[in-house]
Amino acid sequence: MFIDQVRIAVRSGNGGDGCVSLFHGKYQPKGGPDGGDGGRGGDVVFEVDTGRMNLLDFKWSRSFEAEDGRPGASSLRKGRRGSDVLIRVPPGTQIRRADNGELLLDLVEPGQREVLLNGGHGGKGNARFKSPTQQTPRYATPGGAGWDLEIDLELKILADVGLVGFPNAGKSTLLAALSAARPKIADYPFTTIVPNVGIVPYAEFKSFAMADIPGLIEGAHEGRGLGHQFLRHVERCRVLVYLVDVSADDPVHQLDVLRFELARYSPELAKRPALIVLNKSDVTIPSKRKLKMDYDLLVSAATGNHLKLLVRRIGEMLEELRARELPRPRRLSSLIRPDVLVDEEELIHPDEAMDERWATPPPDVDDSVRRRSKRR
Ligand SMILES: Nc1nc2c(ncn2[C@@H]2O[C@H](COP(=O)(O)OP(=O)(O)OP(=O)(O)O)[C@@H](O)[C@H]2O)c(=O)[nH]1
Ligand SMILES: [Mg+2]
Repeated sequence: MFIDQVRIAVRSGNGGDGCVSLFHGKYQPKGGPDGGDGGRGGDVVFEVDTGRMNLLDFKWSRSFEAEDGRPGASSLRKGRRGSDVLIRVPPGTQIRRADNGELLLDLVEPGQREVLLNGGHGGKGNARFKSPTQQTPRYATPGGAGWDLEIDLELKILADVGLVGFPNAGKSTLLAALSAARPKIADYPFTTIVPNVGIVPYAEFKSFAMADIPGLIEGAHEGRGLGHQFLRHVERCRVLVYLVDVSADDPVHQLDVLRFELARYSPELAKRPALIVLNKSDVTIPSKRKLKMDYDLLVSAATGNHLKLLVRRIGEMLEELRARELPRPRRLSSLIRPDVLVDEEELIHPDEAMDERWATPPPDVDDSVRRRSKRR
């Protein structure tokens, strides 16, 4: 099973509360405040795991919670920090907010690790508030609340080259001929229903990743055939290969349809550097004049005719594009902290947040103490 889109819920940990404690020793009846700080709540962290091919793991577990920080204790004992929750995703996963679709993270590099949500801060113990004028502070601050967020994970496969074509054009045959990938090949349409990726060597120690996706047909943008949603897997490709079956009834029309469907999906994708490759040259070898269409290469995936030339051409294009490319930004949005997401209205004055334990508001409590009832 191949899953490339999933909605999950994540939650960072609450911070532990600060402790109110006054030390009473045998010969020290008024030993002063010794309440420790609460621990920070755990973060929600994402990591790129190259061992994962799709988002299948999220089919069964859709809720991820980091641990809450522990409260502080007497004798200046600090509460333990809550453990983070680490979520592993395949390279190419994008994370968006479910409510407004804002792109938060784009996880592409192997081993890349990003914090999506910080845990709440730990509260301050009363020992922190002692001063010459306030020797027995009987207040502490509560830990900051963590944050709940619904997010959409979307996998957009990372490949350098994407094959687009009608069903039966020979995309899977071509991928199998060029790489070690073994996609299913058969002479009926829509043999391929999930993307396949293969690594194609094109020079010494150099290779590119090529993605084979399901076939497109006229009206795919309206949901015909398998629709056009899987075009997301060629969205990141630097080069597209339009593969057209030269023995088809109307190859020129097929190419027009492919271009039109790509433009309907994303005008930007339709402008991507591309090669027009005619396949199945072994069946009919029409002259360029007879075909009345411009193309870059005429190949045969089945017999291997001109495939070396094709790989060389793609390699050259990629080298040229790489030389011009700017480095990708690693982070798309600023780090999300609970404070960034909180609405102004949800911030309340510390006076309101204090329960009996924090009866007297400390003089320097920051006013970002948040309503704890926010947590479900
Ligand atoms: N004669 C000939 N047949 C080919 C060539 N390339 C592919 N075929 C045949 O065309 C049929 C379809 O090939 P596939 O590779 O499954 O086509 P596809 O584009 O992946 O098709 P979908 O997965 O359905 O989109 C198979 O029977 C292949 O053997 C070729 O160069 N010459
Ligand atoms: Mg196929």
